[in-house]
Amino acid sequence: MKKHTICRLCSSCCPVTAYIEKGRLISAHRNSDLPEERQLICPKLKAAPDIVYSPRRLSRPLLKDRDTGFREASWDEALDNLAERFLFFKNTFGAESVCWLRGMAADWGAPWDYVNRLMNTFGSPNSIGNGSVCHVGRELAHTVTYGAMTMPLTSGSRCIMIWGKNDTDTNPGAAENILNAREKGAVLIVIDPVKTLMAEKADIWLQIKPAHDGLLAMAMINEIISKNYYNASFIEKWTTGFEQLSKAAEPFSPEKIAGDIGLDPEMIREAARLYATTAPACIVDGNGLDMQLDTFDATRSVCMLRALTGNLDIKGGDFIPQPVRVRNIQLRDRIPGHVQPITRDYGIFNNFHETWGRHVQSCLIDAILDEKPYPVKMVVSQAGNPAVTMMDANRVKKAFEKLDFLVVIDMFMTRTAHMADIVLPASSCFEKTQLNRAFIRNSPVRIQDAVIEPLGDSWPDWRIIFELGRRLGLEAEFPWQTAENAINYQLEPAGITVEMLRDHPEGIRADETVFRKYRTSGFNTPSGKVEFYSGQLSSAGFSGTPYMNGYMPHPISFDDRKDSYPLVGISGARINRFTHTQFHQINSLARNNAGCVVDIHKSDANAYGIVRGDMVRLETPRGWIQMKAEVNETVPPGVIRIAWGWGDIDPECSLNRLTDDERRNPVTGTPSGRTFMCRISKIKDSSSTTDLHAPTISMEKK
Ligand SMILES: Nc1nc2c(c(=O)[nH]1)N[C@H]1C(S)=C(S)[C@@H](COP(=O)(O)OP(=O)(O)OC[C@H]3O[C@@H](n4cnc5c(=O)[nH]c(N)nc54)[C@H](O)[C@@H]3O)O[C@H]1N2
Ligand SMILES: Nc1nc2c(c(=O)[nH]1)N[C@H]1C(S)=C(S)[C@@H](COP(=O)(O)OP(=O)(O)OC[C@H]3O[C@@H](n4cnc5c(=O)[nH]c(N)nc54)[C@H](O)[C@@H]3O)O[C@H]1N2
Ligand code: SF4
Ligand SMILES: [Mo]
Repeated sequence: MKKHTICRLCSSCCPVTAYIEKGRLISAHRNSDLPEERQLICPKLKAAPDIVYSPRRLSRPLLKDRDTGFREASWDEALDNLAERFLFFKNTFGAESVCWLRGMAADWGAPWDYVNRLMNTFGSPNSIGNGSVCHVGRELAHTVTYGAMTMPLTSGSRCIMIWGKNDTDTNPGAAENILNAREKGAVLIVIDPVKTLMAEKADIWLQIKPAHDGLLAMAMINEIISKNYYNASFIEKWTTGFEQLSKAAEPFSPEKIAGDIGLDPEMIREAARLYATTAPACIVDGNGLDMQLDTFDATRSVCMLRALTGNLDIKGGDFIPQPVRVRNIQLRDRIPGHVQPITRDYGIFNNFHETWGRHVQSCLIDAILDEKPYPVKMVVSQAGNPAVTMMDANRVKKAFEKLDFLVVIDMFMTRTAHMADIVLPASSCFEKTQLNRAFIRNSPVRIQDAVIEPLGDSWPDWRIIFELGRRLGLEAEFPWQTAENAINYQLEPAGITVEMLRDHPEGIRADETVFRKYRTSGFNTPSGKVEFYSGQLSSAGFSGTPYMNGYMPHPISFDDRKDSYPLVGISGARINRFTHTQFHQINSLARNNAGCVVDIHKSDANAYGIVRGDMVRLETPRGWIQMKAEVNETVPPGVIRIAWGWGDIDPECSLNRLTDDERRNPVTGTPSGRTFMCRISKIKDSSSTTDLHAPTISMEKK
């Protein structure tokens, strides 16, 4: 039997067709219009049955007894215990001492609404997402500039500028569209310190010095303005602050900054010219811009390029999405006015969106360890592995050890779950029905539909949240017994039901696509125009136009200590077999731990006497890890790329033991998980290294 759903094994949310036999998932295929031989393969999806039926899946709630360790428990016992703890901490320290922390897999916008509703009605403003390191900071930069985060319409584009995004490995459907447009003759510009597949295919590849994108964007703005490549009529009618932007860009001529960012000024000029004079053009921005200390102004200056050239909301340009009219069910107004979230220092980021909520996850660690602005005593970690994925992992570990109570909701026994007092087994994405954020953000809306029953005694996240809500006395707020009831309630304003969505697996269009919507409704900013200068930011004490007061000093962590830490370390590729710390224990994907390496340029390898396969030690002021070396020309000299995501199976390969969480972007609270100064030394010859050490904990179930 064939069933349609959306894959959530990573955040790309691909529509897929699942094949089911006797209630078992046999295989799943990504929907694509291309003939099979031209489709990019997603190994994770291919391995979906191995993941879903892994013997390592958690299937019963686990409670930790101080002396004897974990024991299995019934859902009733686990949830009663959990509700009791919620109420205990509320009565003893205030509801805000309880924090809910979401990870990548918790989905935004839809099931995440349930958590926000639960926490808001319980009385804690602290449901915290990880958007400060993922794309939500970027979404803020887009939103303050032109009211919403745009979507690049690569299919109809004549010029595609890929800026810190590697769709080939992270979003195969999007990569196929780019490759197709390229074949049809679109100009391709890639800005990436790493030689990606797209970089190899590009007309211009700007191998930028990591973390210096803001300088490059300002140099391009400088070039576009000084050569009059900009779209004067669009600017005159639909933007404010062009004067301020022109002034801010003056000091950033390509000649002046090229040396600082490792590029040739002529290439910067040519990239600016091509982008600004080939229409329509779009910019595919990605996580290479996020997770950087200077993320906000860097991303914002990239946004300005879209507006300067008038490429906003046109076919083949950067589309302003048409969100599906869903009901806002978060009940934010239930939080008493005097209760501030732990992220209170990031007011603009907290409040820029009706439903996004709060995302500066680092504030949680401050609240636990430093008790600032007040102590957090209990954390529920849902669909994330923060012990490994948050910056400065040693500090995160200390914080979780200090907590009075930790609850983890996951499918697997992760490093974070090992530290928990209660572990609740979650159903996988193929076992639950939910509204998917990618498909309410823009029409058409699609349903992520359960294709098999929950495995073992696992529960879908929505059911855990609803049942917990009822145990907290919130029956009126959580009246729903099924996911369908809750989704229908949320979808009511759009006039769409789950039944209708099941009848239309291709999605239901709530509105016809309209381009240049600003002509009738303006932009969703305070002035109704694109804001090259933001009064809102300026009043809050930030630069009204990017870099109006100069460039951020030391945008790379530990840059002030480069005498002892001379190499730029960057966070490694998101290999298409894994999602962050997930699936390294699935044999068909682990492939003998291939990819757990540090890439070093051959000239640096020579200088350090390192050959391929040597075991090397990497250090920063925060900690050390070790890995095997891979010698190549993927990264430029002076830069090393350190494999990402291996910390769950081996802490000695945990990249975030190296990263810093002390310095953060002032607007989005983003620490640099991506770029930091470090040092390397050889510890073992290639002749004596075997594969990555075996996982140091065995998580096989009895
Ligand atoms: N240095 C460095 N740090 C980074 C990054 C980096 O590239 N470098 N990337 C950053 C980014 S962009 C992100 S988004 C974060 C990701 O950070 P996390 O979200 O912590 O990362 P994952 O390892 O994907 O953890 C997801 C967990 O959810 C579980 N899970 C999967 N599906 C479900 C489900 O349906 N329900 C529940 N309850 N659990 C489920 C998985 O088993 C897994 O343990 O890491 C960030 N940290
Ligand atoms: N296979 C797989 N797919 C995933 C995930 C996964 O873990 N594995 N995670 C999902 C999640 S949560 C996210 S957020 C997305 C992210 O997906 P992407 O946005 O594609 O993010 P990355 O692949 O981390 O990085 C993108 C590119 O930025 C480059 N880069 C690094 N530093 C810099 C810099 O300083 N400047 C510039 N211009 N570029 C730089 C990197 O070399 C890389 O090629 O992927 C999602 N999809
Ligand atoms: S890229 Fe692969 S794992 Fe990610 S959603 Fe798409 S099919 Fe699933
Ligand atoms: Mo992410």
